[in-house]
Amino acid sequence: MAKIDWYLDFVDFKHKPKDEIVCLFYFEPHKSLTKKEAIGRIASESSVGTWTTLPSMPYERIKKLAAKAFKLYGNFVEVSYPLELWEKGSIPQLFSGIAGNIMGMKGVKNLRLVDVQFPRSYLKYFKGSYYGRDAPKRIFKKKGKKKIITSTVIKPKLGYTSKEHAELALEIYRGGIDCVKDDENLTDQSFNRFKERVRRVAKARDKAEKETGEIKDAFINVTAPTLKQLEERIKFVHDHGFNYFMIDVVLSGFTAVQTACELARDYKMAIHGHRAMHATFTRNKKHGISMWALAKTFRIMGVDQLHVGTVLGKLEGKKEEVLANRDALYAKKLKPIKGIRLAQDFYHIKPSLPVASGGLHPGLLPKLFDIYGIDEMVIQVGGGVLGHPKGVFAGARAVVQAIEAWKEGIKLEEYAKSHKELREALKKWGHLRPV
Ligand code: CAP
Ligand code: MG
Repeated sequence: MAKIDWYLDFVDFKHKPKDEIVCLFYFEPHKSLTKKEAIGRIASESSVGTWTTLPSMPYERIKKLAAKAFKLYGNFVEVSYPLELWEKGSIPQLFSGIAGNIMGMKGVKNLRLVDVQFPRSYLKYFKGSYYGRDAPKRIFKKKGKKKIITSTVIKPKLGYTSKEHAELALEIYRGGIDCVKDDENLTDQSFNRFKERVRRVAKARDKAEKETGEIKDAFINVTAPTLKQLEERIKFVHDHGFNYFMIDVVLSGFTAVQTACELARDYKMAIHGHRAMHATFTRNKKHGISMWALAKTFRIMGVDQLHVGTVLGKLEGKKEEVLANRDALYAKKLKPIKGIRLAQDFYHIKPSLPVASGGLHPGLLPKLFDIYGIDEMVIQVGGGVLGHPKGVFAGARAVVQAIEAWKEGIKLEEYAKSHKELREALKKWGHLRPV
C-alpha cells in the first residue's frame, strides 16, 4: 500500500546541525505512537510537513527545508531547522513554527518548547537592547560592584487618581527608591488617565530629583490596544523626559514588542518588560514554553529588563528555573544543561537585566540577592513598601536600608537596631515568604 504519511522522513539521527536553529522539546507521545513517530510529527508540523504524503510536491526541494529530529533522549528531542524557513528578524513567524500548531497536535499528549538555540546568522538580524545591563550605570550613575535598580509599583494595583498616584510616587522617590512602576493592568482608565499620569509623575520625578540629588525614573505602562496608540504612548513618555517605558510583553505580543524595541532604540530608551499571562504556558513543566526560552527571545528582541521571578516571593518559580531565566537574560555565553537548555553564544546581543518582583519586602532582599548572585539587577517591591506600618516613605527607606545592610554584609536584624524603618518592616513581615 502506498505510504500515506512521511513523518519518519523528518527523523535523522545522523544529522549534524550546521548554522541552523535548534529547538529542545520535552514531549509525551500519543499512546498509539512510538517516540520516533511522535518526533517525526513535531519536526514535520513545525516546518514543512502535513499529515499525509503529497505526491505532486517537488520532494527534493522541500526536503531541504524540512526540520530534522536528530537527537532523542528520554522524553527530550532536539530538532534542527534550516535558516531559510525563517523570515529574517521576525519572532512572530519563528514561533508560528516552533510553538505553533505542534502545541495542539494529537500526536503528542504534552509538548514543551524548553529552549531555542539561535545561530549567529540568525541573531545578526536582531540588535538587542539599547541599555541592557548598563542601565544602572548609564541611567542612574550607580557605581561600585553591586548596582541594584530599585522600583516600587503603586498598590493597590488600580483605583488611585493620577494625582494620588503621583503624590505616592513623590513619597516613594523621597524615600530613596529609583523608579515608580505602573501595575501591569494600569494603562488609561477613567480614574487614572495615561497622559495625566505621565505629566504628574514627571513633575514628581523632577521635584524628587531636586530634593534628593538622586536620579529618578519610572516604568510607565504603554501597553495599548493598537500599535498606533502604543507608538503615541511611547513618544509621550519619551517627550516627558523618562528613560524607560514599561510594556506587558506577553499580552502585547511579539509584533508589538518588536515595534516597541525599535522605538526604544530610536528614542534611546530602556524597556521594562512585564510578563503578565506568561504562566498560562510557562508554568506547566510538561506543556507550553519555558520562561527561559521566552526570556532569551525577549532579550534578543531588545527588552532591557524582564520580570523572571524571585523564588522567595508570592509567585511560582523554583530556584533552578529562576536561575535559568536569569542566565537567559544576563549571560554572554551559556553551556548546555541536559533537559534544561542548549548551548548559546549571544555574540553582539547585550545582556539584559532580570527583574525580581512579587511578594518581596525588606526581610527577603539579602537572600534574594544571594540567590541571584549577580552584580546588576532590578528589584520591584510594591506591597513591601506601600504596606509598611509607618507609611510609604518609611517603606521606601526600609528597602534602601536592607540593601545597604546587604552591601555591607551586616545582618538585617543588626542593621535594624540603628535604622527604625527597617526595624518596623521586620516587625511586620520578618522573613515571611508570602504564598
Ligand atoms: C508585584 C506585582 C508584579 C508581579 C509580577 C503584582 O507586586 O506588581 O506584577 O511581581 O509577577 O502585581 O503582583 P508586589 P512576576 O511587589 O506587591 O508583590 O514578577 O513574577 O512576573
Ligand atoms: Mg503587578
